[in-house]
Amino acid sequence: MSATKPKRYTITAALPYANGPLHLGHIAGAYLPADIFVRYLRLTHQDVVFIGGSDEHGVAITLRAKKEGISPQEIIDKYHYLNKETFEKFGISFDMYHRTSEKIHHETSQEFFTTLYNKGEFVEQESEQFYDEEYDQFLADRYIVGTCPICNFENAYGDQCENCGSSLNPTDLINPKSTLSGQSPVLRETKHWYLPLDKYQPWLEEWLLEGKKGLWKSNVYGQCSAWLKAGLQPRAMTRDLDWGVDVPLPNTEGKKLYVWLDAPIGYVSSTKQWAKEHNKNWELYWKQQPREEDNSTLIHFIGKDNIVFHCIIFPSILHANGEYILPENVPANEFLNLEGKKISTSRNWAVWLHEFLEDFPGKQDILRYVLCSILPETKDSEFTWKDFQAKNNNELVAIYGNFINRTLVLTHKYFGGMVPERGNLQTIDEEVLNRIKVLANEISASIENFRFREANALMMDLARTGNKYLADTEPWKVIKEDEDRVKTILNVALQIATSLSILSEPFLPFTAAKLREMLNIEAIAWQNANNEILIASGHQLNAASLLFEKIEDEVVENQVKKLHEARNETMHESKVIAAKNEITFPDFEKIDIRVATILEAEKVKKSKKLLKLKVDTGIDQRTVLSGIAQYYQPEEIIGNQVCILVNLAARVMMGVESQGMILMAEDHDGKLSFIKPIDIVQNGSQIS
Ligand code: B3M
Ligand code: ZN
Repeated sequence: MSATKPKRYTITAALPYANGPLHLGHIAGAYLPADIFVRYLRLTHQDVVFIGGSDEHGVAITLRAKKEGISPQEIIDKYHYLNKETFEKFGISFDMYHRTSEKIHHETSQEFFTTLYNKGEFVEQESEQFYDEEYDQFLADRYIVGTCPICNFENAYGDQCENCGSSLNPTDLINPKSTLSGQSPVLRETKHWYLPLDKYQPWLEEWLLEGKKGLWKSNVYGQCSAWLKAGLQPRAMTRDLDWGVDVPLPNTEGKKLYVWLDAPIGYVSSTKQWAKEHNKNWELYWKQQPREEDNSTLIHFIGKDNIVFHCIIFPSILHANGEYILPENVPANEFLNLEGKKISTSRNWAVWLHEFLEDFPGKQDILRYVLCSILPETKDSEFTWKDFQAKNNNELVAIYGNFINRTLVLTHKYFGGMVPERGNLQTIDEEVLNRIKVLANEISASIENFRFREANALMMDLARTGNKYLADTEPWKVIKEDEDRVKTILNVALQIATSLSILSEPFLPFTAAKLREMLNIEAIAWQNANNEILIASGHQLNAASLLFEKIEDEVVENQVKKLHEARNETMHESKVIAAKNEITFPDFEKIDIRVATILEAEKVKKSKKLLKLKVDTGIDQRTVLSGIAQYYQPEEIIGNQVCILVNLAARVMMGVESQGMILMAEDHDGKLSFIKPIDIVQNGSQIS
């Protein structure tokens, strides 16, 4: 990156809903990569603004408010301040962390809507939408769940399936249910304003499919091209809701802007607020400039579930507006799993960042380092506490910390903490200094290409190089016969340490600051990291202290325990589905349930869920399909006794006739388990 004219950058990281605390998945998805990138740009003295904030609209907020029994305003206040503080403590260095409930944001997003409206971009349309008669309201987005028509995930939302990432319309859902009453909704007529994505399709094909090929990450590009191939549909930009930004048109009471219209505009309003507070011109960071080369470079850091909104919908809005720049890149990450399972807020299977900060005070950099080493850049990845411990003990303590400690302690011991003069360089010295230059350039290239895992590993390689240099040159032995040689060795080691204080800053900002303090230096520009003389001889160092400490087994074992306990507690509290309406004994008597033995079991072709079973019911032998393939292997269930509803009308599924239904218990996880008699009983025994 050239040191000449600074380039302008507008860097955004997804605005998390202010409806809950942040967990490691959020950090690994968007915020840590964004922060590393921004810190790097700042060190190279570019003109950069790093924008974030809370997304405080949409059904995610109102549903949470309902669950906690407090108002939406109380919810957003609670989580906005918690998350803002958590980011700060973790070293995510936003220039502005704003909120979409602020006036400036409401005005900015209404202005966007009005501009598009006046340009005649929206298609106004009356249509039938789902309505909950019990609650007397339309069911937008997360107020409605059902089965995803694309991947069959059963808890897809009305606007998106979080399992496969597809963007949906509520009427696409199979078997839709209101999340308010649990009932099947009815259809009612209502009017909304649609963004004609189908009209922008040719433009998107050119700008994105042609323009970003080979430039965007393949996971991002792949998702986008799949959507474009499927063909885009118009998408409503307004909702029947009572929480959000008012639609700026007459006679639209009870209507708000769609949260995915206003949220990305939150990046713009957040920038406006920052500009106001810092006497800057926000338009330089968002609007097209008279000369194209003066345009800011816009980059959105997000998780994969937000790709469609940042790569297709928001760019279409910016394009339709006409005055704005478009994203240069959207380096979205995949998901981070935790200890073998998907992170889940509702099941409380998560490491909450604010709790980590309490449990491990002052140890943010360990988590930054470990997360960076496993960022889900191209595919899902996994965090485990064992790995956290191992990377701390074997890398941060044993390599980085050890190298710095030995270098400083020896300099204090032999030379009173003064950087010694450098004598003639031997081959080994020249080689190591050369290696530093190479690594510095490689780290830059990796960061610029959004390969943060690789960059982080190269940074540790630099420390490893220094550590090995000391091990090879053995100054603690040489001191006995050749003090001048030791001066050269420690001078070289201190150049490496100084270089490390620069090159590790994006990844380990707290450590880099401590290291600068020990070295008694100010921050140095990134471009200088490969200078041969970074720290002059005669310079006085400060006292050395340990940068990292070993983590004992007990500490991480307690974290794993905590994880399981929290989850069990949540599952325990989570509500059991309410009892159904009363029936009479004759109703019950209609049901004929028998004990049967499973004779055969096999998978059903092309079905993830179904097993085909042959059972002996005592009455006959028959074929039954059962949706248990995700929980039981065919071979493990053969020979088991189960309960079967024998007088259920036969149904054909996946081309197979199912004669009856095997009874199952379904827990809060949706996990199914057979009901079986404790003792072996005769097949055909009646359940009553
Ligand atoms: N709040 C979704 C999320 O938190 C949404 C992102 C908005 S980015 C403009 O995943
Ligand atoms: Zn899906």
